[in-house]
Amino acid sequence: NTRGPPSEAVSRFHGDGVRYKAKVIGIDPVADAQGEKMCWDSMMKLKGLEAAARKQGRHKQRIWLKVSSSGLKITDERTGAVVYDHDMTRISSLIKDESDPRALAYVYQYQDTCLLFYIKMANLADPVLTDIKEVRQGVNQETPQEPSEPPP
Ligand code: I3P
Repeated sequence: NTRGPPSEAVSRFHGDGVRYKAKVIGIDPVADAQGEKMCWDSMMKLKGLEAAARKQGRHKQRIWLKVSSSGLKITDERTGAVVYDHDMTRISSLIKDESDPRALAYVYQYQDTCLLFYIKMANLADPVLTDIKEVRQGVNQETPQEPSEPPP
């Protein structure tokens, strides 16, 4: 290969990408693709629901969050089933949770629908946020125009 290997920064996210152990705190329909207060309100609402569920003995779903150049994939930790597959071009917001160093949130936008995903990492959220930002920057450089329609 005369062109040499791709940079490590790129290749980490090829294929399945990088996976992180996590749990789903909650998912909430939101009114917009972004908005600091909107996201914060949604996260606090989901946090309240999580606390209420825990009091009833329910546990958060255990997942793997996979960050790859194509997007974010959520698989069930136990069954391996893909529960969500989010194209990176449709991640309209990425939120660091200032109240919890292990949590993060993002907004997934599909046509007129926006959903906020609030995730609790098994470890710190910062490296995951950095990874997602890195991929988003790469995506923006490569496809600055309109994202293509996904299959129905
Ligand atoms: C658990 C504890 C864990 C939490 C877990 C709780 O409660 O708060 O920190 O996992 O949530 O059940 P306890 O100490 O009473 O056992 P996270 O830190 O990952 O939220 P879970 O049941 O939803 O997994």
